[in-house]
Amino acid sequence: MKDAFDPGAPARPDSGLFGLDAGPDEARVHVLAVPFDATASYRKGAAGGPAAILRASRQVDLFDAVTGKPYEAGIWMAPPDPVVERWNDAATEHAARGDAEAVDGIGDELNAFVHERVREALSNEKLVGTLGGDHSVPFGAVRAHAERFPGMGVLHFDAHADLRVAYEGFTWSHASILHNVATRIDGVGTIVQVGLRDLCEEERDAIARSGGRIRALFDHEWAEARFAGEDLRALVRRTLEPLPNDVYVTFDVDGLDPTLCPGTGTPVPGGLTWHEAMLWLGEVVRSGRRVVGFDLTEVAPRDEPQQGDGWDAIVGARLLYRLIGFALRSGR
Ligand SMILES: [Mn+2]
Repeated sequence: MKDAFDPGAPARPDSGLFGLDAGPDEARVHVLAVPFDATASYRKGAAGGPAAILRASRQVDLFDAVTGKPYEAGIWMAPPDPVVERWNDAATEHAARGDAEAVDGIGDELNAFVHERVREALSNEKLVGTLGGDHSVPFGAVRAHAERFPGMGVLHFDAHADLRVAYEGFTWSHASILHNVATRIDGVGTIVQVGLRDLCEEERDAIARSGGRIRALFDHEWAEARFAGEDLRALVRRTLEPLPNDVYVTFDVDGLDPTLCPGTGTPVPGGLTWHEAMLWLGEVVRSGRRVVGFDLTEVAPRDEPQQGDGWDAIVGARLLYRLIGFALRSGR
């Protein structure tokens, strides 16, 4: 006879994400792992994110003081499809040779793959979180959500605006994801960006010329508000105000203070503390908005495997669990 599930017991080393055993049919939450980082421009490593987060997730306590019992919904992560690894290897070689056209061709295939996987899960009423990989990965996931939840807003956590019109020649660059989302996907409404502290003039102008469609709260503005003793909760609420009821969250981990993600590909000093990030996510839910889906990208483990997974994966696993928990709490 199978033992009753004890959420307080240690996870088995071969168990699924967060030590859970739910299969794809029973689990309400599907995590799509996409270990792809071929367009990483500075330091690679995000392709190792899903495997490291899976290992670190088994150590996360299932009861969560803030969001309750997300595990009760059932959480399942599909084993990464070997085709993604092949695409990643091939695209990395093309990128090293400067063959942007070949990299973009693989990006087209990856986008179609992610779109189809997420579309299918959404049609089965799943809550879907896409786990990168670099920030180029979730384009197809955003498209699938925008088809399912037309008019949805996007809440974007990142040190970077990701509004470049291609980067290093790559159309599907991690540095262009929000440009691509804003210009290539029908059904995406207002975009709110948080944590930004590293951007080029072209990106600043894109925000300024968007007619209010893209709003940014820059990291230095956040810091100034903190220094001035402003009511940060009120500032969060004001900043979220332009978002519609349905919100998709795209979370590049480098939006956080790099002490929480030292291995990430393009770290920048500054950024959100853990509790500040939780304030943002919590206020989305408390405002009555619905988190329709999300992605988490750019978590790059640096430690040697024999030392166990380090800080990046531990933070990534806990951030993933909170994203799931907040989305479930929002009525998704
Ligand atoms: Mn970034």
